[in-house]
Amino acid sequence: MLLNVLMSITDAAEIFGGPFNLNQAVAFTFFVGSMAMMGATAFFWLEMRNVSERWRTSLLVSGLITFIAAVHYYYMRDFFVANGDSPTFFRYVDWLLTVPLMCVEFYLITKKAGGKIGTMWKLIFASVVMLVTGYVGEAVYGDVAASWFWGLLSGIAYFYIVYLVWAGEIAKLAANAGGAVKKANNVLAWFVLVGWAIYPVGYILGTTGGLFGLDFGVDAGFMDVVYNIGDAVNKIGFGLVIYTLAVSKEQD
Ligand SMILES: *C/C=C(C)/C=C/C=C(C)/C=C/C1=C(C)CCCC1(C)C
Repeated sequence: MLLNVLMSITDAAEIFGGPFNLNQAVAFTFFVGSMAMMGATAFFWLEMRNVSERWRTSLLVSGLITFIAAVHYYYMRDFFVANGDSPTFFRYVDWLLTVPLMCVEFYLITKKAGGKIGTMWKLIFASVVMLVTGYVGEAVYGDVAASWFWGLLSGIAYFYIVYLVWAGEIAKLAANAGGAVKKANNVLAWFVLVGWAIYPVGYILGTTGGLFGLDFGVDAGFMDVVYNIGDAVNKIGFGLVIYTLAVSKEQD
């Protein structure tokens, strides 16, 4: 029986192009990622009418994040299958659109407690610095010193975001708001600290020749799987925290 199951999976993989191999498995995670993001989008958008008016924009943005990712995953799978290489460019275009939208979410949930548009722009600016420097760091692939330098700049911007949501303006506003908003921010702050840390870890492991002079021998396909899991957790999980807040009975 087990053999039949394995054979049917292998057949399915062949339909995705070529005999089963590791690249097919990686391509499959792009495919599943695309579907999961689409499903999440339908969920967030359809649920908009079931939550109080105050949270509709937040759910709209949650759905935008997963929608943008769904479209990118569709293209990233194609790129990966055609080239057998990481779709780094599409990956960063996706992040450049979705991560600032996650910053908007922090603003939206703290708005009623006095959240200012300036705080939102600080978060967005830091996220753009983090991603642009990170992209440069990937583009200078092979030049270890340069990867290290740009990765470090990116890391500083990342820790500034961590600071804002854990102890800075966002944390203070969420604490003032109390109740469900405070709880939601606490969970989102963990997403930023632990969930987002998947990416710099991937960056370090994936840099051939190694950052810090170490070579982890990790190939591109492996990194894509790590990023794909990270994106599913961070984008869909993040949206579900917002959804939980939106349907919470404990409103102020
Ligand atoms: C949905 C996509 C998300 C939440 C992407 C987040 C990406 C990061 C937090 C990336 C961070 C990086 C560093 C902190 C240093 C090395 C370069 C990056 C861009 C991988």
